Amino acid sequence: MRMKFDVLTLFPNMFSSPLRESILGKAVEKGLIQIQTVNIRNFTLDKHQVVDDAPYGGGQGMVMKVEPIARAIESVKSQNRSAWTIYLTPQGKPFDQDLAKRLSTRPHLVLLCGRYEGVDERAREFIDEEISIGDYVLTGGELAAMVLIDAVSRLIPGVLGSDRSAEEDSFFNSLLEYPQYTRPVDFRGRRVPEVLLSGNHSAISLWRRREAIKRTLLRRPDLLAKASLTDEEKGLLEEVLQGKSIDGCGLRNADEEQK
Ligand code: 4FV
Repeated sequence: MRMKFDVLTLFPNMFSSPLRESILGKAVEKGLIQIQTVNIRNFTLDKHQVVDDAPYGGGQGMVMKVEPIARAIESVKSQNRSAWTIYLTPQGKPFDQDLAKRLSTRPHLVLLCGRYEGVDERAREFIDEEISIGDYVLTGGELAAMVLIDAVSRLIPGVLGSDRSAEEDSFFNSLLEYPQYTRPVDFRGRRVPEVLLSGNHSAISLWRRREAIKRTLLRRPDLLAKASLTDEEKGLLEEVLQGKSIDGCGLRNADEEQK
């Protein structure tokens, strides 16, 4: 088993089917990854199994109590002291492909899913890293945990199937992916770019890298700023900026065309 995820949640059933389909489902079957849910409510000591309470100092909503969280984390860590604990929260560091890559090198992740207004501040002493999947507010951390499990698991060798490697991903080198086409060649008069039908692999990869640079420039220039471009890609970017074409079809704003 290459990677274990322990998910601390008040809603373990949310993890039953989404992570059992398709690629992740097969990865679990192949024993490449293991996803274990831990119900935080099982770590309460009172007969009403209370997991939340009103915030000290007043204010709206409820706060998750620290004791059940602390006991739940301690119980998981008692099986593996080196497990890395993560709290999914809007206050965490932004989740991105580089962070997914870093987390994919760890054998055991413990994911704490918040609910209500969040967790008692003292629960953070049991947390190694706080991660946010985006600047918006969810009703719970469960969906964020699923996003993380999906993005990290597909970087585990063997999860994406032998012929497919994450090297070609969007964001692999912080560039957006190039336009993809498949049959039919002609859809209502819209033809697949000739270069893709040429069989000329160097021309195809040149076209793809130029389209990736163009799309990134148009949609996410912030990514270009941090992309590690090869000299050739820098040359392509220069040409794109000067509006010169390479394959004779002239620089067109592909995205305008789509609309
Ligand atoms: C979230 C995010 C997120 C905040 C209040 C759960 C919710 C509720 N988690 N990235 N964005 N969490 O919105 O990770 O407790």
